Amino acid sequence: MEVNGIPLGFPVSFMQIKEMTMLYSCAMREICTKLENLSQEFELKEARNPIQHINHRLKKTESIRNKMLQKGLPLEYEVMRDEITDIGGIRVICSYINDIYAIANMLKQQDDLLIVREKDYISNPKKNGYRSYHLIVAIPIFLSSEKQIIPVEIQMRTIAMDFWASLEHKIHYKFEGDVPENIKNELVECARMVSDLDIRMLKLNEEILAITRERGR
Ligand code: 0O2
Repeated sequence: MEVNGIPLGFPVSFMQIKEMTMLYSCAMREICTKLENLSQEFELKEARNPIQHINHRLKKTESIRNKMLQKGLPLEYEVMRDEITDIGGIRVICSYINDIYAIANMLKQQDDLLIVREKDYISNPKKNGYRSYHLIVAIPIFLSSEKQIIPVEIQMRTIAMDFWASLEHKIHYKFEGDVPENIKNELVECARMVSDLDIRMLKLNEEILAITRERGR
């Protein structure tokens, strides 16, 4: 059976795939609407919108399969549905680090969202330099005769973090995981520079805001 044109590699009925695609699409749509609502409110009431852009994706079947194998999970539909929490993924790109935590707190206060897991790779970057804030939420999807609770992973990053992560992702795939040592070291160094840049840009913005407030008095 195929999702996104790639065989899943384990037995799943056509209806299960269709249902899965529908449920995760509904869940991503609901969360995207929440984020777009926040964005619209910022546009109306605030001096600037902390949300630069939002995109979403349904996890590639190859990625689902690899993740299940890496975790030593049996390749079964029910296991995939219960254990893989990033089949539906949303990425929110923000200008500054503090925007990320502000948006995360706003989502955490929405009482129809269940917070499943929070991973702060900004405070605790991965060894390779990866920085991003991940919030796994579960949202109820109301169907004609039942309610399903569907998980969605929301990744929040700055523009600079996103630039780094997309290059690292490309490199990782290009070398099929076997990245030469010098490139790995260079990526760690770039991640340090990105972190430095994010902190400096945040401070700069805060200084500008303070001056603007001072002059406005
Ligand atoms: P793709 O192509 O985005 O689907 P868990 O989900 O908690 O059971 P996992 O996978 O370690 O375990 O969770 P984590 O660390 O939150 O990673 C989930 C996703 O975050 C990844 O999905 C990537 O999108 C992103 N990510 C995590 N670590 C890295 C990294 O080192 N570099 C980059 N570029 N992205 C990362 P997938 O399945 O890896 O890929």
